[in-house]
Amino acid sequence: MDLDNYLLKNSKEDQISSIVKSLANAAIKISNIIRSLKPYESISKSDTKLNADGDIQKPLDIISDEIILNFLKKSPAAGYASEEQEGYIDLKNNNNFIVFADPLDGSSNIDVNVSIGTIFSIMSKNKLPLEKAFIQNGNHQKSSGFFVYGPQTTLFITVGVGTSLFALNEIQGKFILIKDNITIPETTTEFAINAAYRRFWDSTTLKYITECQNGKSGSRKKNFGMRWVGSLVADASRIFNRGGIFLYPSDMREKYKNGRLRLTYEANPIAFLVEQANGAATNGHKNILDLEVNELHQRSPLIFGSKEEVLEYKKS
Ligand code: AHM
Ligand code: MG
Repeated sequence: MDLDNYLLKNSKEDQISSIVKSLANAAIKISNIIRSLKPYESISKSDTKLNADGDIQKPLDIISDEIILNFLKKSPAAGYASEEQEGYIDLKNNNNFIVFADPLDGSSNIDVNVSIGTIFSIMSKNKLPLEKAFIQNGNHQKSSGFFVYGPQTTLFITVGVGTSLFALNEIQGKFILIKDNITIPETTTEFAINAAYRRFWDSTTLKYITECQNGKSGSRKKNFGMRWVGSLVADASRIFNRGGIFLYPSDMREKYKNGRLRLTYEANPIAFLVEQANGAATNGHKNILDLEVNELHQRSPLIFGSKEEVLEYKKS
């Protein structure tokens, strides 16, 4: 089944289907650009360059943002908020749905040929003015998903009836369903965290990770393995496929005292997909989807994945 037919079957709103199709077309374009670059030609924000003709080459994250916006302009979306822009963009229509996106997640991996991706969330406007619509909590999402530009270009998506995985058939230019009703295994022996920040962790994170590391001889009585890609989309992709727990907690660094990831562009869309796949997503105290949004670019701790481990973290 391709994405169009999946949406026809599962999405109750034509406007949502149409927005998802636009985002899928944007992702195909971004994927093609990434794949057509010469090795190591890709550039991230820190590194704006001149090309051979002396033109300024835009960083890939900015190009991705522009591509998404251009596709959304032709869709029924009423507004667009992006991690790459300060405020939201009013698309000047009276339609019902707004879009959030992290156009190219995995900033530290853009230049090094490691999986990166696009994360999105679609919310109902609920008849609110845009400035209020954009700060609704994650429970108002109608669809969310992320594309991974990796060995394959894939899409994890929910329209509120389970989480499904698609892969891009490059010849047909279509996303084809690979797996429906994804279930994140409730138990796992794999955790994902940037362990270099150990000295900044709070007592909960320190206790939880130490007990995982103590393995069979510790209180958990089983051995754990660790993975950290450094692209949320890639770590999430692994967890949806075989389980695991991902942790980007708050820590003692001033900049990251509320975590590093963005609530609206990253944590909410991932949490919606995770809950639809029988997993759990928390900031350590509350479910991500229940968190109040005070401003568009708000950061949040994000711990998600296999239910049993998320619970264990909260108990630590
Ligand atoms: P980005 O949106 O600028 O790419 O930042 C988010 C990324 C996530 O993809 C990843 O999980 C995390 O930041 C990596 O952070 P760190 O480099 O601190 O390990
Ligand atoms: Mg990101």
